[in-house]
Amino acid sequence: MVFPESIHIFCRVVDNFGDIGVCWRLSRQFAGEYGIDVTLWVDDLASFRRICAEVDPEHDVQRMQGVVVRRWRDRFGPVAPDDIADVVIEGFGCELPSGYIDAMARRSRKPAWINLEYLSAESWVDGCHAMQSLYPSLPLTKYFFFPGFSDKTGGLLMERDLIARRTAFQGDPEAVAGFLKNIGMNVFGDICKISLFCYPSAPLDALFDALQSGIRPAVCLVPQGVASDAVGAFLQQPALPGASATRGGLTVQVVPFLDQPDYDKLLWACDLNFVRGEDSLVRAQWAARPFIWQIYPQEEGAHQVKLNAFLARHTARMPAGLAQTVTDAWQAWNGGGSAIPWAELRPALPQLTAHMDDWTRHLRLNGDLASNLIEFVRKIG
Ligand code: TRH
Repeated sequence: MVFPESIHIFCRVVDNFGDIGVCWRLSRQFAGEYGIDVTLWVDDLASFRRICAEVDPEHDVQRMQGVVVRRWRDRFGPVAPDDIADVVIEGFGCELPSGYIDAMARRSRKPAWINLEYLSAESWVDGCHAMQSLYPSLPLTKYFFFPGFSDKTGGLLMERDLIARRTAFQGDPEAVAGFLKNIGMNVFGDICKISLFCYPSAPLDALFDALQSGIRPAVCLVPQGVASDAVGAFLQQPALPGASATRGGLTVQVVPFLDQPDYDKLLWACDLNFVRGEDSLVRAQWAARPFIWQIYPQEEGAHQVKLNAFLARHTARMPAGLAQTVTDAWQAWNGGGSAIPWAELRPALPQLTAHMDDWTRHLRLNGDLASNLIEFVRKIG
């Protein structure tokens, strides 16, 4: 019998789409690539629906893409030891229901209990990955599993066929053009394609100003609901799918908010991607195209340390001039005060694209999160 046969993943949607984005990806991967019985418990089906149109927020239990999805209500029903999976993953420190924990302790073979942590490039992660904590009052042990950027971490989420699918898509100009047309892009030719996913606090006006006066025309594709106020102000109309406006060298165009597979294609299709949070940051790296990351803002500027840690790793393998351009652009985008140095960044995009190939190959040496996690639970199980 292959261990594990079953996995339960618990996810609370705190804010935005990152938590459910990661948990849903991982669920599909365990089910699709490992044939494991996966149940995803999630408390907010409406948010989930934004990244996966199949979700029906009216149903407490539904099966999608090989995964059983269950609504996680505050009042959790009774749980027996037989209901507990071989592996129990709590996403990002969401607390498991107490009745569920009791049943875990009563199960004859204790489940591998994993707290899946947030992503950070800080060096302390290496030391904390896979650490254990004994549950105070019950015979249970919880392990902290960190995604990350070194071989001492759990690595990054990456489906087995992701790179092959991306390479095929990027090598097929007709597929790329067809996809962009399908999502509503209506300007073609020699144009710099930019996808834009950011928080409302991003300095969008400054970016739009810089792009308008750029020498090469650019199109900014913005999924619906992203920075709607600033985008609507540029468009001088509501930021709804299909809306677009051109000023100077810049066209801004709203596209639908896509499901995860199509969002990947958008990243693969663009020359430059603005991403945010955690999951789109990872996807932008696998897209192997230049990207600018807006980190999720935290209190007292804690996010700045995280941003710098990632930047240091990411630029370490770049020539000094390129590293400086990237650093300046990222700091500007994250509230550094100055405008994005578009005049320097735009001509550097081909060199940056070449760097992204190198970076992606480098990251793949750490394995992927799902297979590292399976290997880990087999070791402790
Ligand atoms: O939505 P986010 O800002 O989520 C954030 C981060 O995860 C942050 O670390 C966390 O602490 C905070 O939430 C609570 O950004 P993120 O992580 O990139 O998640 C977005 C998800 O939405 C990701 O799975 C990609 C997906 N997505 C689509 O499926 N379609 C789209 O059109 C877009 C723009 C995104």
